[in-house]
Amino acid sequence: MSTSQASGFKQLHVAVIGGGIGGLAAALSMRRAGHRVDIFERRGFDVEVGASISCAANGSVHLEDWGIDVKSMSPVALMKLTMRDWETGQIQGVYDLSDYEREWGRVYYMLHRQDMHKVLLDAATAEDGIGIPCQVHNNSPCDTVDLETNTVKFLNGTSIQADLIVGADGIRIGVKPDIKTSPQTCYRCNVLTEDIKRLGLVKHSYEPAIQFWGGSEGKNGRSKYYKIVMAPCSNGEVVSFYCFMPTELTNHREEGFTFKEAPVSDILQGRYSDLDPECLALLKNSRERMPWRLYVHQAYTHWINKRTCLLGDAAHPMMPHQSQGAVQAIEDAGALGIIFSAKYPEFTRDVEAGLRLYQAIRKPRATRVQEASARATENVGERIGFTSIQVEDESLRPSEGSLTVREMNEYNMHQHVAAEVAKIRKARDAPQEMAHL
Ligand SMILES: Cc1cc2nc3c(=O)[nH]c(=O)nc-3n(C[C@H](O)[C@H](O)[C@H](O)COP(=O)(O)OP(=O)(O)OC[C@H]3O[C@@H](n4cnc5c(N)ncnc54)[C@H](O)[C@@H]3O)c2cc1C
Ligand SMILES: *[C@@H]1O[C@H](CO)[C@@H](O)[C@H](O)[C@H]1NC(C)=O
Ligand SMILES: CC(=O)N[C@H]1CO[C@H](CO)[C@@H](O)[C@@H]1O
Repeated sequence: MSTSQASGFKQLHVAVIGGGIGGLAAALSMRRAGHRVDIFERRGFDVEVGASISCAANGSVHLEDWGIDVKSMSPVALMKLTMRDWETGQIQGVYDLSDYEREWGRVYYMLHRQDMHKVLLDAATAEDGIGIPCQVHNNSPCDTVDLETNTVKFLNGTSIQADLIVGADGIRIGVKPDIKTSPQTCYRCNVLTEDIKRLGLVKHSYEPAIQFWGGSEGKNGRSKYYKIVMAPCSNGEVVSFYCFMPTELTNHREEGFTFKEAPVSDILQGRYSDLDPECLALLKNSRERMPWRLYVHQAYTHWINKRTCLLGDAAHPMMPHQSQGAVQAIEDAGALGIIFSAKYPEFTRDVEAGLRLYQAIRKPRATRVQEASARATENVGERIGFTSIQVEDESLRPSEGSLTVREMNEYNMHQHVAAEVAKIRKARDAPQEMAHL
């Protein structure tokens, strides 16, 4: 075999476990890098529910890299983030996004999870487009992964082997999770813009903004865990709400997303009776109300083991308070596609080395976001964006070293990977150079 063949690009067979946003993004990214990809999803996709997901500039960078037009995801372009007083709705702080596009080259988008999921699924499986279309296998719950033989075993007893296994199965598995019950629980619900207009409830809801009520230690001992996050999505046709409250008010126990609708009375408990009446009226007209049980997760010690890696929520589950869950999963997927591309063929021949680089590139940044999400649970002023504005109320001031829009958006992953690869190649070639002396 000639040297060029031995060191050239090798097509990998990639098995992706989990067909959520992270799994589909990884599949698409690896397909475009030239690999053969199978996606195994435990369910069908017909049960998909969801609400707004935000996609900051550095998420759309990767979507564009993969040939996706974010406009096809029925986005809403955000113009501001607004902090409001729980009781009165009075504005406590605004982070203006009107310069965001000029500054960062891209809009801050709000998407509906279903729209995002569908566009990624179509792009991953399309006959046309770069690379081999990914194969999707629904109703394929994975049971275990054998790290020695790189084999995925399914609950039905069969198994398949792959060169690279990506565990993108969300919050429940992977590493033995070190978690504790969050003091805060969430209900998601949606209100149709059509209903808002019909009922004349337009005071807060027409704005292309993420709006927050509460989220910091309140008057009269109201807990900081009371918080509303409201955002438009689906071309502005749907306004989605995340309604947070202290966990002791709720009785659902299972972590993650459930598909059982909750009555509005489950949300309107405790200090919800003091909530800004305009906001309360919207919640009373909500639909698709689903409990979302949250846990606080500690960063894992590792995301990789031999030729298997974790990605998305499976690697860095986080509280939702930075709206970065989807973007961080997309960044993970972006990193895999860059590292295992023809530009760095050595990693397609040494998957373990490629995954070590993946972890080195992704873990520090995702962990920082994970930690900032935990801090924003305690204080809405720690939310990316609000960390850059002046607020009067001292309890809303962020801590030293808080996460900023600049840090998130100035990052350039292509450059980061190139710099790390240069170091790896230098270390690898150094002994040989010495030998020539
Ligand atoms: C139904 C649903 C609704 C959501 N709604 C919202 C929302 O409204 N707002 C928000 O901010 N975030 C929401 N999220 C979370 C958000 O999508 C994720 O935080 C983020 O996109 C990262 O996604 P992920 O692919 O890592 O994980 P997930 O989106 O959780 O996807 C994991 C996938 O793996 C599958 N899976 C799990 N176990 C196995 C197994 N053993 N074998 C095979 N497949 C398996 C799951 O069925 C799921 O499709 C939702 C997630 C889900 C699954
Ligand atoms: C078991 O599940 C796998 C993964 O979905 C599938 O490819 C295979 O055909 C199934 N086998 C049987 C016998 O059902
Ligand atoms: C990964 C990546 O492309 N990062 C980009 C994030 O956004 C800034 C500002 O637009 C760019 O300079 C980076 O290249």
